[in-house]
Amino acid sequence: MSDILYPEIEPFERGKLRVSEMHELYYEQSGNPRGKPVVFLHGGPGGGTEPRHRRFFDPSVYRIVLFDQRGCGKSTPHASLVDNTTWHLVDDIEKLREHLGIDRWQVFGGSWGSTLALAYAEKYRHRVTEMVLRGIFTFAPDEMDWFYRTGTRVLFPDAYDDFIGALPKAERADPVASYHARLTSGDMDVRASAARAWSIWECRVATLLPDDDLVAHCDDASFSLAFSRIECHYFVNNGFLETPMQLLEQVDAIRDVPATIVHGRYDVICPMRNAWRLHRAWPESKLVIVPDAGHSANEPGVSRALIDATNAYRG
Ligand code: STX
Repeated sequence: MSDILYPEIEPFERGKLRVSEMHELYYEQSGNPRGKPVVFLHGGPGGGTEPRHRRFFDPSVYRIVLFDQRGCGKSTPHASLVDNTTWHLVDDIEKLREHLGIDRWQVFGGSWGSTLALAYAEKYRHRVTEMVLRGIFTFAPDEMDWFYRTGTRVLFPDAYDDFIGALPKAERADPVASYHARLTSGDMDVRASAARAWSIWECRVATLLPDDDLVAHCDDASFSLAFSRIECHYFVNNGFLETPMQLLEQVDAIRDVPATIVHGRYDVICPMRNAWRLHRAWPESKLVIVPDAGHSANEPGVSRALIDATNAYRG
């Protein structure tokens, strides 16, 4: 891994940006302060950023902006679902861009980060220089059904039994709705155990080969609470989209943006079909299929392809 990603770096600035009466976002900048701006959109929603996310970009060239979306990572209040929708996050990206005095920037996002990147670019096309998207997730109804009910379980029946086994038998037909009730329960112990089971399901299936460190990360009480509550809140609300296929239908608005799509062939959270559909709707995009990878950004083939993409856009 360490020979694939750029070296570890420390931010030259860390800050907090108030985006509503309630919400304050953590952000940081690293790399070259006078460099080419890029904004990193993390996954989940609710996954937060990590120091490793700085390392997909040449630090001598890029001014690297990371931020934690509403309610997760170091943003506050932690795990809050109030005023937490796709469109709040899209407008937060604009607030952060203006706050930092950046005119246009590259948008880099994986998984839910790819969803948010599409939503942002389709609304603010003129602010985007290039896009690097990984593990495509567009919130189409069959994507949700695949992961929580019909698809992933075929390959990971052991992990799926643990996931639905945390629910009473009568509540297993619609696990997302049942988890939603538990994750918003007034009983904090009910919330916490549902949060862990929800998060561990996703992390166990995120890589081609098991990754114990990732599973341990998802088992963390603070991480899992924000990740599960925010994801589930977005999922029961269908991503707050106006129509189920909105992000694909509106792709014409961004077809002239230089874009690279990276997808692991054996991604079972967001199957390759998602990337294929996006690429078919956006034939100008470059699609890189990584033959030996799952969903995570941290498997070698995916990390390599992402760095190749950001290097190609260095200018
Ligand atoms: N959610 C997938 C997602 O956006 C649909 C995501 N972000 N991080 C992850 O998944 C892992 C923690 C499972 C790698």
